[in-house]
Amino acid sequence: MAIWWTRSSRTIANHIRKCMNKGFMGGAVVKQSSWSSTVQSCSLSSLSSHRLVPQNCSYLHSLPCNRATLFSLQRFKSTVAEGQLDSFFSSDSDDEQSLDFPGGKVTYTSEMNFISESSHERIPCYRVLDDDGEIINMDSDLQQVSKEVAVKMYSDMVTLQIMDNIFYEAQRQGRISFYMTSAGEEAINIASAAALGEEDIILPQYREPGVLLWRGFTLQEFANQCFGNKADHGKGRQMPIHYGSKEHNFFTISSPIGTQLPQAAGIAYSLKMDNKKACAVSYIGDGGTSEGDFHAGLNFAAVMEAPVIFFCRNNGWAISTHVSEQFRSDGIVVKGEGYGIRSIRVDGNDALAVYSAVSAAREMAINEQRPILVEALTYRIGHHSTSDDSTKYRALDEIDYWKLARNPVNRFRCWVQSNGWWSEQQETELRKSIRKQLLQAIQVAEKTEKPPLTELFSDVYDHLPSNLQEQEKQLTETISRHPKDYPSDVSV
Ligand SMILES: Cc1ncc(C[n+]2csc(CCOP(=O)(O)OP(=O)(O)O)c2C)c(N)n1
Repeated sequence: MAIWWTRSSRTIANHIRKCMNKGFMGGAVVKQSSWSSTVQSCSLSSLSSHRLVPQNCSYLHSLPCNRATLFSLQRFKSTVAEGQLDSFFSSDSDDEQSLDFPGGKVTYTSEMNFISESSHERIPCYRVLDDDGEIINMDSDLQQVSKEVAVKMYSDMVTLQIMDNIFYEAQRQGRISFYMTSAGEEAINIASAAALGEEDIILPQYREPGVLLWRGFTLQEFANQCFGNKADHGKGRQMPIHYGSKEHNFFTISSPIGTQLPQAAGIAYSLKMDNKKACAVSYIGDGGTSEGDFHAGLNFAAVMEAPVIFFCRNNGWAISTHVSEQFRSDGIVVKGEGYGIRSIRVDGNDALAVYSAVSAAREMAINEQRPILVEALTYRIGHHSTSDDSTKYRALDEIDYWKLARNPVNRFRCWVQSNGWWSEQQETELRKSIRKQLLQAIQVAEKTEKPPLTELFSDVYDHLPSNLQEQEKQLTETISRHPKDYPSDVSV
């Protein structure tokens, strides 16, 4: 306490002296002559910690103490950390070239410079493979991938591609009500999942089914959800593609964009509290970053030092909204710094780059207990969803360029094949087998009964309240009176 007061009194005295030399204090002009002698004769070290204005310091009573001055003194009293005391006023006491602001030391400048809205050079994009699937720099410290992992990564990328094609067609045929493909984002899906641990908790947007695929969600489980049958973990209540799996630490997808980001920060914080060697990983699209929840999630994670990876899939479009209408920053990566979050921009169509970046991000998030932002540049090759025709708002050439010249699956295949880990024959067999498995899964899902009608009422609350019991009874009675007006494949 003694040190506290000695230091603070010195700082206050210095400050008052400086203010008086300048002839004013706060907003009030002070007469220099009547002040200097009083300050010198009154030692501030005699201030009592219980009293804001010491009795034996008459100068303080006569001080033209405006509210700001009083506030300053009160702040001194309540500030706990000794180191923060001197920071309330200028620290480099003599030249006043910097300000020890509570948030950190800031240097002064007499030049009025507005920070430019953009830097001249855009943040470069980290890549490992070139367009032909060859490693660009053998000496770079990229994360090594074993043959086993590489082959599983490639096989899952192909599986995702085929799954998308078949479910998309099933929707066109009216067998399922809705679908969204991940075309063009296969590397993002699979390589990011491969770099994580199974205990890491995933909070998806909706274009990341590959993460679930990588974790072992079966093709039958995907089909059951899209068909909303009795075997669906979600009991047929949500639209197709809103997957979820407790077993695979994959939070159930919900439609409102961005809500998963603050939830991820909260989950990461709880992992930290429990001393778990795991992180939360939240995916978001470029459009999703315009939601207020993006700000809430990133800021919360930064100040709470929560181990979470925010993975942004910047695919150029949010339905028909081009990124130039979404934000004017250099993408998403630059936003990380504003929140005090370490960030990287990566080529989302390069599986090895995504794998390396996410591996490093995970290590930092867990070992250093901090959030990391990853922006993966990619392109949404497919329509936004089966409810969209993207040729209405973008050029076919643009789609073709990304589909053919920058295809992430082809690029990764070149690399796997160049290692002698993959052959044309394996390719043919894999595609044939996955197609067969998927068609079978769809047939089974289609034939499986729908959940009973009573499931409409359960899980709204933990226990069924009396008003819902009443509604359930009324519905059952109505159906028994008019059975022909209700679908026959739903049991009551
Ligand atoms: C809060 C909220 N606003 C609007 C929508 C409608 N909506 C669904 S998807 C979407 C676009 C999201 O784009 P982006 O985040 O870039 O992801 P992408 O579809 O490109 O993967 C919008 C606006 C929504 N679901 N939730």
